[in-house]
Amino acid sequence: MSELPTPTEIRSEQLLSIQSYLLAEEAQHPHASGRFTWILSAISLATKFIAARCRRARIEGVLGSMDTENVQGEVQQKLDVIANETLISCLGSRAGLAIVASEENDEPIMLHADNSSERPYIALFDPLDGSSNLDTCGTVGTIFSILEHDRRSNSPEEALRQSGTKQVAAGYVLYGPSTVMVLTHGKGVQMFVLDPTIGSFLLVEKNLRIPAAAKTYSMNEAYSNEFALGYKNYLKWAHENGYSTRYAGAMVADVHRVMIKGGVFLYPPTAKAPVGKLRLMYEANPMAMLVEQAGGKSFSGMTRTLEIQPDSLHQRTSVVMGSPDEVDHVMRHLEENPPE
Ligand code: P6P
Repeated sequence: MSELPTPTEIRSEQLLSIQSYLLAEEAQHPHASGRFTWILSAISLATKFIAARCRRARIEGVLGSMDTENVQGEVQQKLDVIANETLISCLGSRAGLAIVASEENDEPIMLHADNSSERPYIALFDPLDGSSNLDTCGTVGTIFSILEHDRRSNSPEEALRQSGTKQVAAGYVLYGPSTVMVLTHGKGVQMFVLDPTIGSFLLVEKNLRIPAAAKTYSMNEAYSNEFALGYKNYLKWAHENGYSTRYAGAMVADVHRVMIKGGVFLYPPTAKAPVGKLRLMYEANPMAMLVEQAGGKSFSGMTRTLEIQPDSLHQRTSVVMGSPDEVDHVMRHLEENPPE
C-alpha cells in the first residue's frame, strides 16, 4: 500500500479553498466586479449548511415528506424545502443577482425589479436533486446554473429563456460520504471537497477530464419497454458487449460517477415523461456544460443539449451524456432509428 503523505508533504495547492480559488480567478480579470465570486461564495455557504442538515436529518427529524407538492407535481421532502429556503436566503442577499429560479418555485424570484446594471446575473437551481434517496441515506445533491441577466428583458420569464450555451457557470454539490463540489466557469472543470474540520471546500482537482470510454451505462431500465427503438437497440448492443449498469436514481450521483469513472448516463423519453423527465434549465443544462467542459458530450434526442432554445423555466428533456465514445455508441443507434 503506498505511503500516505505526512502533513508536511501535503502540497500547497491542497490547501486552496474555493474562496481563494475564486479570488485568484477574479484577479485575472482586472475589470471584474467581484459579484460573480460573491454569488459562487453564496452557493458554497448554502451548500455547506445543506450538507450539515442532510447529515443530521434523521437526528433532527427532518426526513420524510411534507404534505405539499412542488410545481412539478412531486411530493416535497422536508429537506427539499429547507435546501430551497437556504439557497434563496444566501443568494437573495448577494449583490449581483437579478433573478433566482428554483425547481421548487413555480415562478422565478425577482430580487430587484429596478433592473439596475449591478445585477448582471441569474441563478437557477435544483436545491436537492434525488431527495427521495434521503430516507435511505442515499446520495443527493444540489445542481446550479448561472446565466447573465439582460436588463432589456421585458420579464423574468423572457430573461430566463436562454440556451445552455449562454451559461457563464454551472456546478453541482454532491452530498455523499464526502461533500463534493464540481464547478465550471468555462475554463475546464474544478473539483472541491468539503473538509468539515475547517468548514472549507478545498481544491482537489483543477482540470477534471472525463474518461473517453468506459463500459458502464446508467439508466432506469425498468422503463425499457417504453423506450424508442434506438434506445432499445443500444441497450441490446450494450448487453452483448459486456457493459455493466450502475444507477443511483439521483442525477448528481449518476453523473458524478460518469465524470470520474466514465460511461454514459441516459434518461430517454418514457410513457410517463414523453419528452424526458429531467428539467432542462437547472438539471440537464448545468450537467451538460460540466460534461462538455470535461471533454464529454451531451444530447437530448438528436440535439446537443446546450443548444436547445427553452420555452419555459420548468420544461423537461431527455438526456444522453457522458464519455465521448460512449455517447457516440448511443447516438449511432439513435441515428439508425431517430426518436420522434
Ligand atoms: P427515476 C430525481 O427525482 C430525478 O429528477 C433525477 O435526479 C434522477 O436522475 C431521476 O429523477 C430518476 O428518475 O424515474 O429513475 O426515479
